Amino acid sequence: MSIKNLTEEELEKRFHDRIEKGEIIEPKDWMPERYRKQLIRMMSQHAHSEVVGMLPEGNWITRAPSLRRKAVLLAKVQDEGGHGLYIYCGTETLGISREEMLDGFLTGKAKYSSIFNYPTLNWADMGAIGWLVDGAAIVNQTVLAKCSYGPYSRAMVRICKEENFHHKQGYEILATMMKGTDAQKQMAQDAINRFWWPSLMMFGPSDKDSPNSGDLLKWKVKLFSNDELRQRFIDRTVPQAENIGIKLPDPLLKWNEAKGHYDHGDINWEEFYNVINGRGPCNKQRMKQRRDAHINGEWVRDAVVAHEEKKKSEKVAA
Ligand code: FAQ
Repeated sequence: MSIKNLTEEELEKRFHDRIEKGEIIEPKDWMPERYRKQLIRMMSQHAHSEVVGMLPEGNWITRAPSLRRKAVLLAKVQDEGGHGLYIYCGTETLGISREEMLDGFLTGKAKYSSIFNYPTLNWADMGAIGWLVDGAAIVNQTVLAKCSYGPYSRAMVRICKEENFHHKQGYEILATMMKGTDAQKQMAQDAINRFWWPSLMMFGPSDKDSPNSGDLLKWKVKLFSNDELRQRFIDRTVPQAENIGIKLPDPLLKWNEAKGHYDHGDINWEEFYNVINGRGPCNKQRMKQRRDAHINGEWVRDAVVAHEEKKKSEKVAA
């Protein structure tokens, strides 16, 4: 039977059956309005995060300690911009324009990841971002690569490959510093002391306080809950820290044999909500930088449109 003859209820049931069977939903397939809206919210916020995420590291490109480190950091920051573009393109397939998404972001209606509202104070912070922030992103995104929406899952496959390089370069920066002078070791430790807890907050509020998880898990956009992914990240990261002699700043971190996981201390959720509601250490600065970039980039957008129109009129004339 053609889906044209199905009622809304039947369409919804058919959609859920497809999700249950693990089928991938593509842009032209029927989908509930709420699925489309949730994906637009989550994917556009993800894209904004990648773009804002260029700022804390971009800040260190001119001050990298060697030409090799500078070239690597430059490539990494460029990759993050590319990730933003793939995800914006993927989100456009849901029927929202780039302009609408940017408007949501620049007017402060849409969020971006809390982690990018923390300052990068020294070179070791580049190591901390690569190791912890990209490490957390990989744990989250490797699972998203199997999510129910085709364009998002495919973007994640490519992005995760690149994030793996980023993760390794961050870990290598810290491993090198931990073999250096006492001052270098202290710098590395200080960076981890500042970035550990905010990295855990990247996974979102605890499950009981996560209003969107119910829908997203039901529709297999999320395959694991916020707390499950956070725990996966902790379990994976503790042995890596031990391996290079860095201490994670949580006195309650302890292997729990019965659970097969590390126990950990409480997250400061007040700090998390302050940051996601615009009151973090760098929120104002980050938004100003992005708004300025948007205004200063107007001539580039105009030039691209003018070029396209010229090409079109030449085609018509030919
Ligand atoms: N920051 O109901 P939930 C990267 C908001 S990319 C800010 O649990 P959900 C690469 C949430 O939006 C990092 N806001 O929400 C890189 C919601 O608010 P809303 C970005 C947060 O969607 C590396 C409210 O709290 N990754 O790092 C955060 O089910 C290095 C309630 O929360 C992604 O975006 C937060 N941490 O779960 C780049 C991955 N957590 O919208 C440069 C895709 C929650 O209702 C350098 N996204 N909120 O107003 C996700 O997996 C999910 O959206 C979560 C949040 C897990 C982030």
